[in-house]
Amino acid sequence: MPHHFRKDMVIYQIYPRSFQDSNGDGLGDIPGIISRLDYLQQLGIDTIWLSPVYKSPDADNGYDIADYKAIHPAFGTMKDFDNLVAQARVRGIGIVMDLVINHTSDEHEWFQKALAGDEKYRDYYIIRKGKDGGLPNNWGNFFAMCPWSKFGNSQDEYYLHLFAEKQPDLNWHNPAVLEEVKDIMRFWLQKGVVGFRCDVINILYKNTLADGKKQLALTGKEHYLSTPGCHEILKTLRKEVLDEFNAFAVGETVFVTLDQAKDLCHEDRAELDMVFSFEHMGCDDLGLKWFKTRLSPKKLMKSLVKWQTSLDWNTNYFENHDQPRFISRFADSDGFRREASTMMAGLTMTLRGTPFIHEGQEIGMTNGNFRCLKQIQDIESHTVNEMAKHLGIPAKMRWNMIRRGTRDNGRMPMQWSDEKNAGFTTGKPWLKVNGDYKQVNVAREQQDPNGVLNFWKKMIALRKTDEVLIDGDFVPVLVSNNIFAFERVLGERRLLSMCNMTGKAVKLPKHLQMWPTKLAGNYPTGTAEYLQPFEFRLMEESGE
Ligand code: TEU
Repeated sequence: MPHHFRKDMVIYQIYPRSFQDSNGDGLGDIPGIISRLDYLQQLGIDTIWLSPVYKSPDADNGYDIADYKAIHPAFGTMKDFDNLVAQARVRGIGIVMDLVINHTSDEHEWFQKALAGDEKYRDYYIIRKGKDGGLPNNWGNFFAMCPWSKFGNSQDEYYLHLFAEKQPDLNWHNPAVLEEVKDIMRFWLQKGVVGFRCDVINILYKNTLADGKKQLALTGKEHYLSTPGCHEILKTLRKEVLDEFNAFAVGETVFVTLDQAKDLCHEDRAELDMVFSFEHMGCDDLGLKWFKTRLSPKKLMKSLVKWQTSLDWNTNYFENHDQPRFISRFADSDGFRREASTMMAGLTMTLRGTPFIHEGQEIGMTNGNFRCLKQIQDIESHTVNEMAKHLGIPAKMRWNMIRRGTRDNGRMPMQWSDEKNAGFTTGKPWLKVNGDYKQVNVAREQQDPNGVLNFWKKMIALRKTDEVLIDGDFVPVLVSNNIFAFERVLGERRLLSMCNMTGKAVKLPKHLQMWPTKLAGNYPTGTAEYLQPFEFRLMEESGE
């Protein structure tokens, strides 16, 4: 079933270990996902992005791959996977795989062979001698650790890892690596997957290993962000693999600027179909995600407007497995969970671009009520805590940073019902279940016609069928401290999307009160003059 990029796609992210456990081991799995396909079909999505399900020692929950052509035994078998693809297809749902090719696991056969002295495989990785008794260069690491670790028993050789020690970076200067990856991609495409979400794809190709300019976040990154070598690789993968299968590719592009995004997904789609940008995710921090402040709606809106008006096509996402839950990031969302999450549904589905929903977002899941570091599994939270300790940051302050910023906030088990462990597992969940699951769960939402889930459903259906939402131009109308309003315009039709991004009612300017026809809204009643707390409204210029 060829399934190239389509403008009406709505993509749902599954983080397999947290979605649905079928065998009581406390980890979600593929049979669990299959058992929930009807739910996803009813939700109305047409594509699933599956976070990694490959064999992995799970140093970084599967983003450290030990075998690209094998399924993680805890998640099931290859037969289960094939069954998932087939069962999803019957329901009109395509599967997008996570392609993690900046690094492998240190337990991957290639790295093991390299360690055993095989020259061919040694050249798959980036191994260098230290300089003047120190490390090969001064680069930083995404997990706030040292990016160089001793290679095997060597006294003076190190391998590069921009993430955890167990995630050695691949050497993309070696053409053999490209051939391996082409082969891996074909393997999955032949199984019927419809495309890839490409992990940290803009950092693959390191121009040089020279020292970098000293900076707070990731010293050295100027040597590997969006390099010409990276563009070459992406063009080759598009031409020689993706095109052959008419497959889709979205790139996760860290630190990406507008200009870089344009180069990575220009109109002819010679590289990627679209990228995940990060700028709007910084609307509640001081430059580093660990230093959080109150969320600034204006900063968020400004960033959205900038990307919407500059790129032909964006990814519209507010949550994923690396991000805290978005509604918890609205400082004053307490008491407005329903309103804030439905407003985010309205916003996500009316911006121009492809909407992404992270599991649980459609029922308004919130950040975890973690009490101490011991409850947190994510490697990054632990390495960052170590670094902060090293810098002398006091324990209380460290905990505050971690509690708000930990990626585990977005990784808590899916809340299906008010049964034990929220219906996620009959065993002991790998990560604690959020304490609010008795109130916030799928079963309860299904009973509530005015609930969060049904609103997402409604907005997804509208997004998938209304031509103006699918392809209309984006025209900004108002960016204030609280109201975000924009039009979508196609031919004769004009829609107006309005969001109150705060927990206080606000008066609408006159020209926004005049639109006659309401297509959707998260308040059943209301006045034309005001937007209620976190109210979303979609209006049409004429009712004809
Ligand atoms: O994430 C890349 C990334 O840089 C961040 O979003 C990351 O989550 C971290 O917070 C940086 O501070 C991707 C994956 O989405 C993530 O889960 C992996 O851990 C990472 O790559 C390595 O594969």
